[in-house]
Amino acid sequence: MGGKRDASPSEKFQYTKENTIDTQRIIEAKIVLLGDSGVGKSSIAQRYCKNSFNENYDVTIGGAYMQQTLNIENTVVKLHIWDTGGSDRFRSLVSMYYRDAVAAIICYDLTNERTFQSVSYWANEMQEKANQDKFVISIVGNKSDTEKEEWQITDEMVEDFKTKQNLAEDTILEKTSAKTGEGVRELFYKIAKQIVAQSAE
Ligand SMILES: Nc1nc2c(ncn2[C@@H]2O[C@H](COP(=O)(O)OP(=O)(O)O)[C@@H](O)[C@H]2O)c(=O)[nH]1
Ligand SMILES: [Mg+2]
Repeated sequence: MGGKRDASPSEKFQYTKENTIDTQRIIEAKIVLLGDSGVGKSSIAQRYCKNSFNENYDVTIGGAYMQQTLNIENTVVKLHIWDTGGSDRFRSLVSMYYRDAVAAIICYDLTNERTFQSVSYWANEMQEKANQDKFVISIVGNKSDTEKEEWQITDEMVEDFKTKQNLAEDTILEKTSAKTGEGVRELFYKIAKQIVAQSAE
């Protein structure tokens, strides 16, 4: 291999074809991560964007930004992922982060029921957005690598919540582990797929 060689006309044509991007669509989408502190929002973003995990808990102050690009058929989806932080007192500030978002990942910790209670607060906020515009909502139980005996939230509880909360049928319900990576790529893929589908409507 290596070295220059003359390309035949057909090879030249192929080369041009491969480098043509006019058949591809590019979508830029802002996603916001919401939920109580300690549930693993920063860890999910870090796992997805950097494929790494940190056992230490570094409290996120304000918001943090990361990006990741993925392909869905012939669409390039560039995800701008905004991770939010801060205590309950700063909930109103978080609205700055989701103002122009097209999707939200509302996270809870599978081993901590209290964090699941906060999901309804964020779901209400996001449903209000969804009423005004196309918006993808996902509800994610993180820390799925922990022992099942430690889980305080069952699938049934999540399904019940979806019904009682009147969430859209296509609301994404996932379990993830930022620690092992389980479910993380699937989660973002599902969200991106819905974003692509909605943008084609
Ligand atoms: N076992 C386990 N621990 C996790 C997971 N995700 C995050 N953590 C830990 O939980 C703590 C809080 O995580 P962090 O991402 O900072 O939460 P945030 O406040 O929601 O951003 C850290 O000590 C993480 O190492 C996970 O999937 N499994
Ligand atoms: Mg954080």
